[in-house]
Amino acid sequence: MQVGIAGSPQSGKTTLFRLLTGMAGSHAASTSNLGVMEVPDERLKALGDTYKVRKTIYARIDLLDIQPYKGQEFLNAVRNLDALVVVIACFMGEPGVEDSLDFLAGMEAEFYLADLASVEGRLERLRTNKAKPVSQSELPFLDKCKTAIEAEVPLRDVDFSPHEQDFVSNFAFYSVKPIILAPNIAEEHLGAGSYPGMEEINRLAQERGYRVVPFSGMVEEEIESLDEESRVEFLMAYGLTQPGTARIARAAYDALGLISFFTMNPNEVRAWTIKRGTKARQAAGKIHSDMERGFIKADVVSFEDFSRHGSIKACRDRGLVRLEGKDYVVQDGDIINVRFNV
Ligand SMILES: Nc1nc2c(ncn2[C@@H]2O[C@H](COP(=O)(O)OP(=O)(O)O)[C@@H](O)[C@H]2O)c(=O)[nH]1
Ligand SMILES: [Mg+2]
Repeated sequence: MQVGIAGSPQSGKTTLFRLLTGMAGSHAASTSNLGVMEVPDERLKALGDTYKVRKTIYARIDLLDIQPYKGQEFLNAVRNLDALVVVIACFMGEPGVEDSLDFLAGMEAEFYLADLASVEGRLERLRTNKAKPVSQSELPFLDKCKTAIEAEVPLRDVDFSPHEQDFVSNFAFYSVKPIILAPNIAEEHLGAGSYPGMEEINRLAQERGYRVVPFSGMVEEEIESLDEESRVEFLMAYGLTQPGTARIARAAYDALGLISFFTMNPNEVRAWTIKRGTKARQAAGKIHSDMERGFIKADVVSFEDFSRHGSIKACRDRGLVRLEGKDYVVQDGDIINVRFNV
């Protein structure tokens, strides 16, 4: 899974990239920066604090700071990404907002054109017998895509059957990628309840189904340099409980349809990433292939139960630690101990 940061020049993409990855010196203007971001999780932190473990290992996602911002070069950079964070330069006032929204509109238009070209290319090959339809449902599927794109409905908003969804994965469509808008706002607007462009951004997001998560590049760079305690104080002064960047990472993770389950041992608590709907045996395979192969059962307690009763032991005493089999569908926040034998 890889998320990209896109936006108009000077909107704060590289600043956001640095904040999310902790990678200093990612300044290069000519190449796209690639890094890894941690996905903050209050639940995992609470688990780690309760058991005073040495290490808390958060989920991680690949992140790309996309340099090109239009044309084929931009499309190539975005092609294999699973979601996009689009930075909006609200800290520059109305002109910045306008630039950024122009970028967004241009990007959406390029996505439609590229998707339309993919669909029409395929239709043409079928029409001229250069290729055979995968099945008799391929033509109706292609027509459905074409109709949507021509009406400027992004493919992510089209109701595809599971069968059609398989077709979708065979194309490198652009308009299926989830988008999160990240207004980069000035310090004076942080915690103020409004910022330049807010209404327009929210209206647009509502229309398109985009999430909006504001942050302040400059303020958050200041926060970076503080110790944990001062950081909390600093945020509270703005009426915030966590930095915008933390919420952006979280929003991207959610937009990808990813959830976490947790494991713990005396040394560490750790989040593991799975797709929603993953069953216990496959989930165990994320930890180790032996656990998948030799899977017997899993002890599972939900984070909510843990949080309510304060410890795993308290949950066990109340019968809240469930013994689940291989086909159990793992839920977000499950605390899991895999029993296996190889
Ligand atoms: N005042 C202000 N400046 C910012 C903020 N975020 C980024 N900048 C500045 O804007 C410039 C462009 O930022 P950068 O992250 O390199 O933008 P990019 O071109 O989108 O990668 C840099 O000089 C940043 O210091 C912000 O929130 N407030
Ligand atoms: Mg940059």
